[in-house]
Amino acid sequence: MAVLTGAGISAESGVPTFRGPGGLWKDYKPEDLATPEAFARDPQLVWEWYNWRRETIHKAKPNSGHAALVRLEIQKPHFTLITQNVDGLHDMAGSGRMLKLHGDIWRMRCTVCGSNWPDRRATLPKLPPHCGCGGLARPGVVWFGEPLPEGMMQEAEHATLEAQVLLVVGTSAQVYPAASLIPLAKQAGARVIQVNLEPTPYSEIVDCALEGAAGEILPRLVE
Ligand code: BV8
Ligand code: ZN
Repeated sequence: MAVLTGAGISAESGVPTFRGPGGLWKDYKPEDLATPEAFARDPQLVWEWYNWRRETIHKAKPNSGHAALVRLEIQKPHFTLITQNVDGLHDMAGSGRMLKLHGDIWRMRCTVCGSNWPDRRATLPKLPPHCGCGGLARPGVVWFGEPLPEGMMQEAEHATLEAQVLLVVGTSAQVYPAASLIPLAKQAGARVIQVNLEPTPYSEIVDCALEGAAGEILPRLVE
């Protein structure tokens, strides 16, 4: 079994989604700030945005949707959680076998020497943060226009091709290559179940489109 999650599974934990209503991020569009160009142009602004997101996410706790996926992982001998989220709530909930396609907001990477490290402080004392080598640090996430971590997509495709069932939760299925896992699962003959507040571009091809909140539907689905 494989599960693909997006920002929608964290919405009930108080973490704003990217494209839904209550949308975003202190009046910035993610596509404008979550890019290497924006960071090169104005690292201070991008870091203010990420600092605000870190503060927001730090207050959030995993919800019943995250918890249901942990129970599912325990029940299923073959299970892979593939997440687009960078908030770390699946980790906090106790998920184990997880692929973080877009990185982790609680990790940093040096733009000079390339070293990377965890930093879980909700608010950073100094913006922008720097590496021990003095180089400018960046969030340990994948920005638009950047490739996913080496081998990550291959691992996600492998897990998807092995799965009899792909459960897709809380994603608008607009960001690639993550969204391509949905048609890939269908082509491989898997049954695809979608749990989302609103229809997505793949609502027509999934086997079962459950419209509603992940925090309500997932616990019932898992039982
Ligand atoms: C790459 C990390 C190549 C940063 C993120 C034109 C066409 C197709 C593709 C492209 C194109 N132009 C550019 C591209 C490629 C681009 C892309 O897909 N753009 C999109 C916008 C069209 N992709 C990339 O750039 C990727 N890289 O392609 O590299 C390459 C290869 C080699 C060498 C060089 C380059 C990188 C993409 C990763 C970008 N990083 N995040 C950060 O977070 O700070 S993406 C960002 O969007 C988040 O990770 C987020 O997870 C992701 C997807 O969004 P969703 O998770 O789906 O969230 P969203 O708000 O959209 O939807 C939430 C859904 O939940 C809604 O439907 C809502 O109804 C629902 N919901 C709400 N509440 C609930 C709920 N459901 C259930 N219960 C609820 N309670
Ligand atoms: Zn460094």
